[in-house]
Parts: sequence; structure tokens; C-alpha cells
Amino acid sequence: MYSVKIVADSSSDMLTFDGVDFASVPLKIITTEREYVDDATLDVEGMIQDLSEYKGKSSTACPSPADWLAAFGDAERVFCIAITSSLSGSCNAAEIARQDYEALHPDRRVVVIDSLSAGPELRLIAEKIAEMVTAGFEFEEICEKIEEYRQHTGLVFMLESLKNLANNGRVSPLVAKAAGLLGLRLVGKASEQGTLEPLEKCRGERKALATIRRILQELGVRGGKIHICHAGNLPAAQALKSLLEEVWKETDIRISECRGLCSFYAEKGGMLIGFEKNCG
Ligand code: X90
Repeated sequence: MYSVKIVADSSSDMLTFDGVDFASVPLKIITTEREYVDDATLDVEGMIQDLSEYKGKSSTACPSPADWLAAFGDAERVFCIAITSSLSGSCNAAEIARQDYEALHPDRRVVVIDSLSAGPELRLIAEKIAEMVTAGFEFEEICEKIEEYRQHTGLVFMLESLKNLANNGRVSPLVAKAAGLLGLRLVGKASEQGTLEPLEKCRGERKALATIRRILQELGVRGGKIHICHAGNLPAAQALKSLLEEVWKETDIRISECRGLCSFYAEKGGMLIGFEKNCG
């Protein structure tokens, strides 16, 4: 038996994980005044409060290869799950760490999974890996099956503001402008290239939630797991859960909170929804 570890960057919003050895590699949120490390000790609410009063420039930074490497510990088989490589250098840093680690320890193996997504879709991938590890699958088999599984997962988001995304060049100014009207919420999805794909602008939250439900149906959700991750918007997450349960009664819908990185970009009120589609 090999020792197995799952290592995800902090865009996954996971701090702990049951069943398999796990580590989170923090991204950072940076202002001219201070640096917030997106780890278990970060006071997310405090950071949001600071940032709402702060008028200067803010940005983020991905983990370095050394950060990833340190998180591998001495595991013999490592599964890295990174935020979309289209928007961050995290995946690239993990890849460099993989090469260093395997050169240093020729008998160990690392796989880097570019989630092409953020937030709860990373969690779904981690849970699937853990399920297969527990079931006794070989490393190579898991790598193959996870590629397949990812054809059956997706991410939808609802954003009230795209300010931080636009200021940091993560969406085109055109997309940001289209969404920037007061009272509008942008509902979109992670594209196949791992970028933000706007789908609809909705006036008011109720409208946005109904739109999310319809989009999930259109994208092929037929029950299965759904993870709702919210940035300071538990009421909307709960309302969405009830709305989805009207259609998918028995389904496994969970709610959690965004950590630092996703809170920064999804901004207050934002929601990310990771889901399984076309399963079974
Ligand atoms: O490397 C870095 O500094 C991190 C940059 C991350 C930029 C994007 C974060 C997105 C967070 C926002 C809504 C959903 C996005 C869908 C992704 C395809 C969440």
C-alpha cells in the first residue's frame, strides 16, 4: 500500500478532508498595507471588512512550486488539484513541484489536475479521488477515471460585482461592464477553457436563483451531488437549495462558505455552484 495525499490549492475552499490525508496550499490576497494568507487561520470576514474600507489596489498571488512541494510531505502518491490554469499560475507551479518531487524521489508519483474551475468543483474532484482511494483503486486507474469524471462535473456562478476580477485582468472589461449595473446579478459558468462565461444578467436575487436552476437543468444536472459555496450569502444559498430540492428531491445538496481567494473574487453575495451532470 502506498501512502496517498490529496493536495488542493485554497481556491477549493477546503480546509480539512475526511478519509484521505489532505493539505491545502494557500493563495494570497495582497494590498499595499498587508498580505492575507488564505489558510485555516485567515479571518475571512475580517479580510472582507478591511477590503471594503480599503481604497488602494488589491491583487492575489498563487502558491510557489516550493509551497506545493512542502505540502506533498513525503507521500508516495500525490493528487494535486489546482484552480483553472487559464486564470492563475497555481497549476503551473504545481507542475514544477511535481517534476522536482519525482526527480528527487523516482519511486513516487504526482498528478497535477487542472480543474479548469474554482471552488466547489475542486471539492467534487477531491471527493471522487478519495472515494476511489478508499475503494482500493491503483494510482494510474484513479488518474484515468478522474479525467472521465470531470466530463461529468461543472461550475455555475452568480456574481453581484466583477470589480476585483476586472481590476486583476481575470475577465475582459467588456464582460465586467455588462455586469456592472446596480441590482444586476451575472449568472455564468466555467467554460471548457476554464474562463468565466457569462450566460445571463438577472435583476434581483429571486430571478437569479430561478435562472441558476434552469441553467443547471440545461447543463444536464439530473440529481447527483451539488455543492453551493457562498461568499457571505447564506440566505441565498439556502433559498437555492430549497429551489433545487423542488426538482431533485433526493439529491445530495451541501452548502459551505468561500474562503479568502474565492471571497475576494466572487465578492460579497457571490455564489459558486459545483455539480455533477449526465451521471447514470
Ligand atoms: O493566481 C492568482 O492570483 C489567482 C487568480 C484567480 C482568479 C480567478 C478566481 C475566481 C474565483 C469567481 C467566480 C467563478 C469563476 C469560474 C472559473 C472558471 C471565483
